[in-house]
Amino acid sequence: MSQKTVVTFGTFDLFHYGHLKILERAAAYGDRLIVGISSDQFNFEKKKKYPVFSEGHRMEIVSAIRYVEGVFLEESFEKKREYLVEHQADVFVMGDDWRGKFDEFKDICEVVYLERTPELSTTEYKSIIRNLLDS
Ligand code: C2G
Repeated sequence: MSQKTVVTFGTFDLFHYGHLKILERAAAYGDRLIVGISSDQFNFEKKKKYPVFSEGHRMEIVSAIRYVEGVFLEESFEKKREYLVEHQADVFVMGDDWRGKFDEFKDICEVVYLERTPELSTTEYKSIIRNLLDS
């Protein structure tokens, strides 16, 4: 029987517990999990700022997680379909901050939105660190 492939995407900057949990839960949907890491340039285009950790470091960190079989660089929203086909996605998983945004891919794979781990975000951690530095 062929393996069931799960694909997910994200920046995974300042890798934290919420990131770990979504990778663990995404992996449970199939036999192998492939992760598209948003490139530095793609982040700048989306958010007008660069991640703290470089794309090379973010790729290495995520690929070292035991739930992850492989990583690739995600360069734009427009290439999403191409990436899903290339990596033979059976299931496409994203956090529910993206709910409904990727339903157009239901014609080629199952699209699953998982609840985010509450109260954890890179933005929140940045503000905690900023407050520590200010105090
Ligand atoms: N996440 C989570 N719980 C948190 C924080 C994040 O489940 N407390 C999930 C997000 O929902 C996402 C993944 O972790 O599925 C990665 O989060 P980000 O790095 O913030 O990803 P983002 O910048 O939204 O990139 O093409 C889409 C982009 O690549 C998504």
